[in-house]
Amino acid sequence: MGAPEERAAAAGSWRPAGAATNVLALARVDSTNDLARRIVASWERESPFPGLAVVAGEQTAGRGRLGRAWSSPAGRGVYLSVIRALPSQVPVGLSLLAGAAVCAVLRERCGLETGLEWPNDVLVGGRKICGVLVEVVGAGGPAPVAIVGVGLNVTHRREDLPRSDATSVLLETGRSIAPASLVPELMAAVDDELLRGRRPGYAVGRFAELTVHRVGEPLSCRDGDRTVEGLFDGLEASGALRLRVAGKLRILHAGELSSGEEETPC
Ligand code: BT5
Repeated sequence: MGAPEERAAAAGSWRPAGAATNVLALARVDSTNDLARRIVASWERESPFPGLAVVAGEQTAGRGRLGRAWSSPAGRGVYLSVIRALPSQVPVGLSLLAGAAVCAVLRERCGLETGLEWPNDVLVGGRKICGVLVEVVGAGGPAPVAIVGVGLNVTHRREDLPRSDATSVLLETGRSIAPASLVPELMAAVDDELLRGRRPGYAVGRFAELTVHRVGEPLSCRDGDRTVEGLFDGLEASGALRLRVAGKLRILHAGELSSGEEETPC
């Protein structure tokens, strides 16, 4: 590792100070979402789930969606899972709410203009700075619990990132911020958004404010072997993606978006 201030930012930086609820801070873990799942699985459901977050300085098996890996080098990122009891009617768009929370913190703390790309990416200048992985345990039952996983690139240098279209707070601002110093604000922002997200229509409205795509923009959405190309038309009330394909509306529940500009729009 390079400069002394980089070493200082990395050393012990997994310990957040002043977080509002219980925080389990570990130097290293397989995946904060997996540990959160193990904790939730061992919970006696007679009592309400206590507010808890898991944060680690490094993940050895950080996860994205669909079994993809999340690169989680030691001391460089925020690897955080906020575990929260949900109302039995699970709010719509939890990933959008978590992404909006990250956008708010990056704007207020780092002065970064960020945007959301459906369904779960936070981008700066078209590059991915953060991914969120929200998992709900006990959906459909009386006491569902959300595990809100946030992977935020903070002091990553170019060589620490797995893709050329990824970025970090350091690369965007030139500032080396200790990742753990962002954790209390991230937790508070996640709680704010989860609370507001109980209002019908809130998450979809928030997404409309923060989306990096404009209505009518050509996009393609790949879900496994299937790719749908069309014009972006915002989101359904359920949080699903709307694409206009040959004048007809297609509703997509999952997938990866990419710009469809080089394709002939359908
Ligand atoms: C995500 O998945 O973007 C969700 C990532 C969530 C990570 C957090 S860290 C705390 C918590 N514990 C976990 O184990 N996970 C959560 P997805 O949309 O599937 O994106 C994964 C893809 O992003 C990969 O296939 C890579 O191409 C790319 N990628 C991997 N690591 C990255 C990074 N650090 N920065 C930017 N892109 C990355």
